[in-house]
Amino acid sequence: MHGFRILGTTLLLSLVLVAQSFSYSNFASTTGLTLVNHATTAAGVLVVTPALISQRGAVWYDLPVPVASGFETSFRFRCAQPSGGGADGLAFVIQADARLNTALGNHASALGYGAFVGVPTGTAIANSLAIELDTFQGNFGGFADLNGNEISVHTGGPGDNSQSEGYSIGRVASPVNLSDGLVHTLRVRYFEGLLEIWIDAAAAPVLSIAYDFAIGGTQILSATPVAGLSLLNGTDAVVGFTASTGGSWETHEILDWTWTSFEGCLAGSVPAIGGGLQDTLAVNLSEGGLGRTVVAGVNTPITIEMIRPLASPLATSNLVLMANFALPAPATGLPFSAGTLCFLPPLPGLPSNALVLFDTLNLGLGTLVPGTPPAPFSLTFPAGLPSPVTLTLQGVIEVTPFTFEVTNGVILRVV
Ligand SMILES: [Ca+2]
Ligand SMILES: [Ca+2]
Repeated sequence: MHGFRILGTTLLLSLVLVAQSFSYSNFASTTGLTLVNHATTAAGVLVVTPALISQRGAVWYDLPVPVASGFETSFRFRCAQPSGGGADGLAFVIQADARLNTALGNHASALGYGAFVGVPTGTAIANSLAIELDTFQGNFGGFADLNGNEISVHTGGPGDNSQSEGYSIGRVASPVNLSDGLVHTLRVRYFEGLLEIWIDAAAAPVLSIAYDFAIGGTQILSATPVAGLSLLNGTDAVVGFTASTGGSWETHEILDWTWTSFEGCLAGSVPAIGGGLQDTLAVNLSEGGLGRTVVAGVNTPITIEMIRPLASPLATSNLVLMANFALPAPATGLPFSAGTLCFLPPLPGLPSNALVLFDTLNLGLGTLVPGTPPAPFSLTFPAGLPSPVTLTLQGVIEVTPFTFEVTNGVILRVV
């Protein structure tokens, strides 16, 4: 039998103090957000900067969110009312700057996250990753923007970030006009060292960048390695938007915003003997480590095991184990008090990509293993799973009769 991974009380506390997912369908209420400097709202829309000269603003989600284990976020934005061709653009920023949810950089080309030459160190947002939606072509620090309609991802590692394209770890001329006054959608996903960005409805990412919050990436114009970030608690960051105007201007508006951290549904949540949280689910005798991912070879048997916790009264609990043929999408999962399912369970009548692997409650959802197998409850996937394929596995436990909690999840990659 493999060993349990017991998570300490410190992590339990940190889970309480961070958000796993949130969603704003509009900004009629800004509860949970901090609006900095010129940022405001109008008619349920976040106005990160209004269409005025030399504005700078930021909007941050107040609670840090886990980023290290992966996340997906999406927002709709609009740049309108241009003067002088419109400027300067906005940025989606992931940061652990000392100023947290009050951080703000300079105006004009700095897009509210960078800073100009000669201003004090600490003005730019340090320890950050910024995804620029840059609407005004400039040349800062000897590195020019591609054009006045650019998507560029900047980081300076734990140090100050900069609008200089010398800090870019990946950029592209936007295939759509970012500042045409129309509503556009940006979607960002980070998982296992890959940062992917989609614009509007295109199926393929407009940018796909090798980057890891722990390891870093490469500043492309100078081919220089750049370190990752020094995250809060090693895993968390503050997320939000910055924007700016200069001698030319436009509005920079956010119409909606959703965020989902993968970590929440993947964390153990069953109380362990002595406190903390306990994993109950393992694949090939592994809980997947910090990334919660187990890689298995195609055409090899894969053993999935779920163990009843040792702590009474959970030693006789009912167990349900589900799988979904996709990465976690907890924004669609059902919330429990200790966490949210990584995906929508295969409930009757609901469209789902999920299946039940075993079910000691005999919920009648159609299982691969009968309801009362010998403990530990385990099954072996038949050889010949399609390759490559990604499944998210999620355990549920009945902590008291008819009271259920999410236990840990594991991402299984068959390659
Ligand atoms: Ca620019
Ligand atoms: Ca730029």
